[in-house]
Amino acid sequence: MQWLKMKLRFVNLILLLISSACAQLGGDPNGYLTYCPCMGRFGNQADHFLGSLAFAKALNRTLILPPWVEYRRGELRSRQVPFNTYFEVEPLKEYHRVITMADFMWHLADDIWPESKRVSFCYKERYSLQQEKNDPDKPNCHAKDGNPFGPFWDTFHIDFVRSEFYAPLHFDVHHSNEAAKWQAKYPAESYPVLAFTGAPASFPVQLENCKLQRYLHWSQRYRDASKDFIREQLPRGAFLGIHLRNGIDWVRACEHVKDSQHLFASPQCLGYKNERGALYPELCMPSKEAIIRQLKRTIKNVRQTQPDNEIKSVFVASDSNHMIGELNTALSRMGISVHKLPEDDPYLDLAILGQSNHFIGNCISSYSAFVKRERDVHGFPSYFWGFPKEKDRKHSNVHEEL
Ligand code: GFB
Repeated sequence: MQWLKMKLRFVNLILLLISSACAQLGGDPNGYLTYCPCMGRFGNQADHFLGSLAFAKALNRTLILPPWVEYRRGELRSRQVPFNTYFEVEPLKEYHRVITMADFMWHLADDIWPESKRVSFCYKERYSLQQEKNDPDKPNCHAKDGNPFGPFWDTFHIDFVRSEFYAPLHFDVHHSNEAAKWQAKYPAESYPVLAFTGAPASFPVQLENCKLQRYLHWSQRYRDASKDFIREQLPRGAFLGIHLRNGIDWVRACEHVKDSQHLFASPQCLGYKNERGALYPELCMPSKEAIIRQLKRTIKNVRQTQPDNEIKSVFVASDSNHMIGELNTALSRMGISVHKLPEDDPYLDLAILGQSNHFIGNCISSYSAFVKRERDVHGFPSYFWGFPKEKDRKHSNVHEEL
């Protein structure tokens, strides 16, 4: 009897070692999941990333971390930037199993995802822009049609042999037993990799997934660069980070405010069910005067409430007009200097905004939302332009800090 028990324990130990070796090598018996971050720029992709991470965990599949998709002026094809250029991979593993797309494709794909098994997943048929490719008898995801779809999968020489339409399944794993349905319909043995034409996640990020931001840690390069800038370029003392989203694309986007309940990241200040109010134009595009008023008010508030840690400078991040001249003129009498990066760098801007003592962002922008979530993780205060509405603010005691 004793001998039998020992033998069983030994067998168990061997099985455990084999499964952990498999997991370490990346040979996940539960399968993999990946997608093209084909919608929007960084803020949109980051929202989608958090949802996809939660989805992969719910399905118990390893998430293959896709590169970030970037667009450069004058270039016809998107650029794919490795996930770990901006963020560390290790901290994500505290939440769930992940592997970079490069590691997966170079070390595991030949065995786990041979060319004959490369199926692209989309909700229902997607039509190609090239009419001749649309065959009514052979509906297709056309996963590589157009930019960034083609360039994205081409980065790793991925072609698909077949399309799979997953309707009516969806990605909300927080309010139903959807994960079990996915697992039943697509077992890992027959579908080693679920490769989605777009992110398996909603935009804006679902409320339940916002907290996953804590697993996104800036890479050493961005941590160093942001610390160096703050130490070397800003005066000693507290600084206020602000995001001015005011390029021409934004002007056009803000025109949709009048016909919408929500726009892009607006739930971050208005609530997912508009419980903190309806949309209004100043939330999207505050006037220069309103920006200066809010800046002065915030700086004065901090002086009164935190006299030991007064704001000494303002750091401006913007896609277009940093308003450096106007802001310096408006704030110099308060002894505040205004700064920006010498060269455009959206990621360094984000990393610096994440570390400011106070932050004012644009409620509608998903770029601002990234900063707000990161600051929430650290308990740093954030505010939004034009929120609450100026007239509401006068008539109520609503605390501006969210
Ligand atoms: O990040 P994103 O999806 O945020 O797209 P929104 C805006 C892009 O503009 C960023 C640049 O990824 C940056 O490349 N950008 C914005 C900035 N703000 C800054 C900044 O402060 N500094 C620097 N250096 N660059 C939405 C899009 O943008 O805008 C929607 O996601 C749509 O898809 C809409 O296009 C018009 O949510 O602000």
